Amino acid sequence: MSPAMVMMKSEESDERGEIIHQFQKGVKQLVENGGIHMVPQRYILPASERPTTRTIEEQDDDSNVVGNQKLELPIIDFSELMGPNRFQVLQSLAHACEHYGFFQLVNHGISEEVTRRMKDVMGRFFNQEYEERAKHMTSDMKAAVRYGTSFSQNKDSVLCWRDFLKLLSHPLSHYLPHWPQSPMDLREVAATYAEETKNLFLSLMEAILESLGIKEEEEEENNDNNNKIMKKLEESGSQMMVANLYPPCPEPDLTLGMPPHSDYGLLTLLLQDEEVEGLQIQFQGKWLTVKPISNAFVVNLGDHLEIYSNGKYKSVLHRVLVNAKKSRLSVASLHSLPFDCTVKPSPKLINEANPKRYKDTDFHTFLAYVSSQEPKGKDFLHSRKLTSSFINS
Ligand SMILES: O=C(O)CCC(=O)C(=O)O
Repeated sequence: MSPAMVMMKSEESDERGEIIHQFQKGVKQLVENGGIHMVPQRYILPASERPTTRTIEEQDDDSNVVGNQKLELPIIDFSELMGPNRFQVLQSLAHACEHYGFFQLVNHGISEEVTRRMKDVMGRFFNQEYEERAKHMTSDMKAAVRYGTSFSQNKDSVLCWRDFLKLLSHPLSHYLPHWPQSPMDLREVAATYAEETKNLFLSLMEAILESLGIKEEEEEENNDNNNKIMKKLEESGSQMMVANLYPPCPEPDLTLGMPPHSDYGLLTLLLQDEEVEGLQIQFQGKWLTVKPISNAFVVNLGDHLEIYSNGKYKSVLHRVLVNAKKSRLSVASLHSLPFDCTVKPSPKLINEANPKRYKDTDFHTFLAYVSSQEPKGKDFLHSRKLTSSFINS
């Protein structure tokens, strides 16, 4: 095929005559339009960054073995945390946050009806015609609604096998009027989900602060306004919901749904696809598959919690594998401090033996960072560290 023909196949013009590359329309469009049998070059990772030489179907139960020990990834029972066994559960929570940066949360009190409807409506959003979805396509990272593809669409040298819908969600009354009106029930279903996950996040954060030895009443006594983190989270904490779609991929060993990354905020509550595995977390240098548990949330610690805890708790590096046969859908709810707030290590966790390890940071610094380079692993967090001696910790 001549270069001109290749150009015609991979590019077209929009109404304004601007060139749109086929890949920018997303993976779903690529798969459905092309009926492709091979992964296009733009999605192929260098050999050293490819996920595995085995497909997910071929991986056996031994994939979560570290040393010669089969690892049980941490599970926290929320109803126990809120009951008479709180003290013991707080210890398990602290262990999970310190050593894994991750846990699965069961018995969390959000009904199966609410989570099922959320996954269902997001699935229907992605199933609409491209033109309907594309109404929300923008490269403005501050937009209330953003439909897009890959990880960092305009910057990724290798694209990821993922389409997404991002909805800013707090304060709800401010953002709701901007959310998609199609499917018709999206606003109602996603608003209920946003409110319920926000409340769950607040209860979890309270427990996490308690596990760090930080209690809000003590902070209030100190009368230090900057420290009243729970108050800030309740009143104006940021929340963004992200629905991720990973269409079937003809050569899943060559690409990833999401590259290794840690999340930006304090905590992410993730609803996994219960039928299709894909999420992996890094533990002791090895990638471990997070097996879906029915009606559980996967809770990831983000960079802000690592900074706030002055390094005691770690944000978790995770990635997503894709699948040869099945489409996979997940919904993440990312929570943090208000966008205009500075995040810094809690003064309660700084002392002579454990000096301040991170620079103060804010959302604008993060945006400037991700706009200037391709985000990789925990690079942003490392850029906030005060001494290079911690870079590999
Ligand atoms: O799809 C998943 O399981 C993980 C999604 C994820 O890592 C994210 O939204 O940051």
